[in-house]
Amino acid sequence: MKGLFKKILVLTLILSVLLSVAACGGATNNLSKTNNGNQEDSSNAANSKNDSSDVDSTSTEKVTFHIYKNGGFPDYPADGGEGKQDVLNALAAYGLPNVDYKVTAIGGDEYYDKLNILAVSGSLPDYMNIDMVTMTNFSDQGLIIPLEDHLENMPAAKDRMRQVDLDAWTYNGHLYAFPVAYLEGAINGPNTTGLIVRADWLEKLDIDIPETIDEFYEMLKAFKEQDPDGNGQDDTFGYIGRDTTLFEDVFGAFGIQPTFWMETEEGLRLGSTLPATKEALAVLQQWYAEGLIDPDIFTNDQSLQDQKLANSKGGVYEGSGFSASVSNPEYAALLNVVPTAKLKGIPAFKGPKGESGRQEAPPGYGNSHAISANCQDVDLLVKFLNWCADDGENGGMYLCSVGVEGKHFELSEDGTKINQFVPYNEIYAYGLGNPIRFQQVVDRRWMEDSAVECFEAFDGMYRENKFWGTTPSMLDYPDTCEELFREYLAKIVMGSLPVDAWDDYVKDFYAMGGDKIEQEVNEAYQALNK
Ligand SMILES: [Ca+2]
Repeated sequence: MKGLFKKILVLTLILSVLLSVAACGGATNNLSKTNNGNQEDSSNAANSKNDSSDVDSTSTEKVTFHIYKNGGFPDYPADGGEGKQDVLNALAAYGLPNVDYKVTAIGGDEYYDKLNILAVSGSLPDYMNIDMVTMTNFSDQGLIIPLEDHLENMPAAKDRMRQVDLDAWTYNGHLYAFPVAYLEGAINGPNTTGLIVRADWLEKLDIDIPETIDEFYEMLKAFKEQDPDGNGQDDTFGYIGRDTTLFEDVFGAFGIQPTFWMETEEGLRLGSTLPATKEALAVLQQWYAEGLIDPDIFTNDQSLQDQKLANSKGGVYEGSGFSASVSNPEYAALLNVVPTAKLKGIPAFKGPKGESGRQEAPPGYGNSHAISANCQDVDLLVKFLNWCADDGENGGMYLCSVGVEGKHFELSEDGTKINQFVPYNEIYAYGLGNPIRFQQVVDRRWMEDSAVECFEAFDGMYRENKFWGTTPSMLDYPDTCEELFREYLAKIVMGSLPVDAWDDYVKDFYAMGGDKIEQEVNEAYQALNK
């Protein structure tokens, strides 16, 4: 089984499909996963004026699409709920009177177990959430169909999809899943992570938002030494984090993203093998020695990090734009202890040569869907999906994300804000929202101003990974691209190894398959960019 799995993976790679579990360059995955939470499963809504008088009841018979969603929605009614009539009315007014649907929602790993059982019995649903491994597997078996020719029939979604995501879902030269689409604007992009600071500490200590690495250092020092929490004890650090922390902004200030493939005169090189990495390591080692970094940073998990934040142990950490929303659990826990606390996102600071930045999110962001070879009317299904993404007249974008306008939400007059009246579970119980979001359009107009400001502060600071794929040698040497660096990072920063040990790291990297990996990456990159 393991061999088969690997074979599938290798095939995938060779064919330049991008795996979400890519060995190199996937460092931000965990962060975005843990931080997006439920809020990400929400969007907005505007035009759901349903006029059932428009329905052409004489048209053809109903086609019911069976749709599988990967998500636990215990409140969603099995019969589709009251909201289903809103959907059917809107579809009829949109010119699709014969569309009907039945949703089966299953959360967690159980979802893919179920899909695999259905695959074996030849009874896959018409349309389903899919991940990369399942996509390659089902495609090899002819269980799902190529979609590239259907894209032009769903302009409401297609025009908002990213090419990099479409490439990520292309396998053997064919598109096998529709990725999410994005509304315009800084708040709606795939990148969500950045540095979050205790803005109340900045105010208290009269510190401006740091723009350079020197100013950032001064801020860390003040957080450590000037008793920002005012309890009279020397009990705070500057930087807190967890075992996945890569200090992206610090490396970024030296022009490096350690786990990204970067362009050099000799071709693509993994950032961690470039000399500027050593400079950043020296800075981090000094900060750690001065007590500016939580000494447990390399072993904390998310909950320990959150506890330290809530207990005012640190003033800056790598989080997501959602962190600055008071409804976010980590912020709420902090406010519970310190009601006057303020969290704020800051742009990446600049290094000695004016460089800055952090890692862009990997392509192929979740909530992608495939169409089964069993589907009897693909053209109609695609029209239905276009309706789901359409925020124009009688379109379904809002019904499929935030419900009925006036009942569940309202749009601000200028259309830039979504004000929600009810919690998501009520929208699901009514039969709308995430359970029927068959084609997602990322729309974060529901976010509070504080979170919006955070996303705006982060805008423009994400750096590109030149190669997101996985090559065969990355699978032969699974620890070489990231784990090896993380080991050296922790040891050097904590001072158990000298900064010069970075030279050994580079030797180890090349000795542990890095030479083959680097060669394959460059070959694949050249092939992709011909
Ligand atoms: Ca203190």
